Amino acid sequence: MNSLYAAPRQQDLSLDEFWMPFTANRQFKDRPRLLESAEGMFYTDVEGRQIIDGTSGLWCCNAGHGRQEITEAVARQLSKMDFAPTFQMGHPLPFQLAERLVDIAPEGLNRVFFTNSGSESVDTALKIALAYHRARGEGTRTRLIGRELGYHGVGFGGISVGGMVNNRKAFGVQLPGVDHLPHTLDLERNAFSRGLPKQGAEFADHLERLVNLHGAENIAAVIVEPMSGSAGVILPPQGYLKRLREITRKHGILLIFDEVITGFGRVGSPFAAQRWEVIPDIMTTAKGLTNGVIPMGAVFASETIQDAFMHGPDGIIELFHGYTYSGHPVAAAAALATLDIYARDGLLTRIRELEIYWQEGLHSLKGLPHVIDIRNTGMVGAVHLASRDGAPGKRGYDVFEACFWDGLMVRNSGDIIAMAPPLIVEKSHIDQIINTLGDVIRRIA
Ligand code: PXG
Repeated sequence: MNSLYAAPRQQDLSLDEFWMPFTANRQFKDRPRLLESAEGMFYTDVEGRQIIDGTSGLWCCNAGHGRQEITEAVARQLSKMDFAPTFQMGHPLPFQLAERLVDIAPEGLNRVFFTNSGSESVDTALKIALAYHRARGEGTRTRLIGRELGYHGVGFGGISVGGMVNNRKAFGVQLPGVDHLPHTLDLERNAFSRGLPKQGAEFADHLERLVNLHGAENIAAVIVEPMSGSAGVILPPQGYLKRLREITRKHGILLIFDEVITGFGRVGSPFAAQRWEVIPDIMTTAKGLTNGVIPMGAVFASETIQDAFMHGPDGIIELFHGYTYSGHPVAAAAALATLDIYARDGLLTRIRELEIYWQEGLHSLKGLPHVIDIRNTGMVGAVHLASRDGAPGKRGYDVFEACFWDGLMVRNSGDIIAMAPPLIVEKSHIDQIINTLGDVIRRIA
């Protein structure tokens, strides 16, 4: 297939030394896809070709690329104070940022712990959950429950509760005492649903079975993505998240929403918890927090949770956890500037005006060869392709690659093509994305 396209110009780059993350290194290095600049909805590659960003980078550049206000805030902060500790020391920015974040957070989630990534946010949330129960004298609550096909980053905690097998199987023994709920992908009943599928709230009832098996007094928390992004846009069936909330509440189990992807406007509210009206006890975020410009994550918890730690002898550190860069001044400056843009341009709810246009565009691809499902919510969409015999993932990869050379950046998770354009997207961009993807599927799939 490569011969269909001109080979990229030879770069004066050695490609050997950089061990690339989540990449087929040898395949990539045979024919690299190298981006060089970015502005608004578009990347430009080293050959000068424009590529429309169908994935907000890696689901993080929600306000589009090259936002001057963020660049300036970062530059200003760098020249004012490059770094300051937040262990037994502080500076105003993370306090300001936490206050601003609480303003847009789901009700009651009014305490914020800073991290540097989604993976760190997840480990932080799991540790807070465990320590919270212990602080309240319920130290037997140590079990954690994730979900099949869940993605919670790549730390040992995250892969233990995560449910994407390739992210787990090479890495030996993981956290003990972890169970998984069933995933909610149900093509038989729900294929080609527009928005949240109707069938499947009862998948949440599996939690009752785990409670019966282990005893609620041994279970600390359930962690789920309100919508699974990485595994290929797997949506919560209508009523499913509410049911999870009811069951967790009934048994004193904490509910953690991993909103690393769904946070910051992706599904039409600041957070999915608000759009889908289910408020967790703890919420993890990263990515869109700084528009992807500087690494940063934030974990939100309720005051009740934090209060459980706020006793003990004078001067005791209440939670033995944190990162050198928790609340980093430059990252915090980037986040504050990002929140300004989100507020000024109404980006955290903007896609409500466009989601039906996006939905109809996506669903116009129904009937193309090998398309077995199309899923959408907010400014997220997936086209699920049937696998080729004996070659799972190959069709998805070929579509991803051909899209790139045709000027569209998508992600493939196996044979699922996932998209999440920046929230500044216009109808003409949506048309371009849908037309390019449709052409590629007709030609390649
Ligand atoms: N939780 C969720 C729900 C995520 O989607 C992480 C945690 C980990 O975040 P960090 O910042 O540690 O990578 C993620 C990350 C993709 C893709 O295209 C998704 C992610 C990262 C890279 C690619 O599916 N999600």
